[in-house]
Amino acid sequence: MVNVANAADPGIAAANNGPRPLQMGAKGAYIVRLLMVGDSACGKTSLVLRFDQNVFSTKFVATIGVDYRDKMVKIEGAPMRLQLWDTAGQERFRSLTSNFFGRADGFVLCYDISNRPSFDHVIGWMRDIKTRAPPDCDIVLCGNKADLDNDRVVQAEEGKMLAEEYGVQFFETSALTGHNVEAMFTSLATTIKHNRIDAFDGGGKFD
Ligand SMILES: Nc1nc2c(ncn2[C@@H]2O[C@H](COP(=O)(O)OP(=O)(O)OP(=O)(O)O)[C@@H](O)[C@H]2O)c(=O)[nH]1
Ligand SMILES: [Mg+2]
Repeated sequence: MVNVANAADPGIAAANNGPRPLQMGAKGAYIVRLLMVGDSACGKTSLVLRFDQNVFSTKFVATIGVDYRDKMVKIEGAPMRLQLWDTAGQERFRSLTSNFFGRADGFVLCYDISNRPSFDHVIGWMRDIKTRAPPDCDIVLCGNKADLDNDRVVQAEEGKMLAEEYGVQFFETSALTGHNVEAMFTSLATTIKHNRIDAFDGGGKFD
């Protein structure tokens, strides 16, 4: 059912705890704020660079604070400007980066399949998201470095089960090979479109 009051006033929807409609930007595209989170060195920046520029580097330059890029995509005909906020995983930036959680529409919560602690820490990241992010944000759990199968210490099944427990989507990706990178971002954006655009407009209005 289309809730006219909610569609007209995001504030009312937020007060009701229902999903809020996405904002439309000046250039006629919906604005989608996506946050990359997860332990340092699990590959957040690499995933963004693979998705945005189709490049990869083996060099590790830890993100300082928060980096930003945006990328225009069309999801089921809807123009969407994905604002990619790439946060630093290092502990010392935690209070800074968690300030960004409150305005997120979606999270890519990453771990490294060859690093057990990065997977164990997903619980803590999820707790931070639940505490600080809007209840209508969508989340994808992302096991990165899937190319490192010889060094794998987290099985795909474990990631899948944890994602199911949280009721979020799950992908294994490789920023190195590009495997599943676009599929993961597109899937998150598609869910956000369904929940935050189609739910208000009835969907099907895009070419
Ligand atoms: N083999 C492999 N290496 C990867 C992959 N993704 C990232 N790396 C490497 O892992 C290291 C860390 O990658 P980053 O993307 O900088 O990690 P990050 O999560 O942004 O780290 P912080 O900015 O400190 O939070 C780099 O040396 C990358 O080359 C991948 O899919 N496969
Ligand atoms: Mg980084």
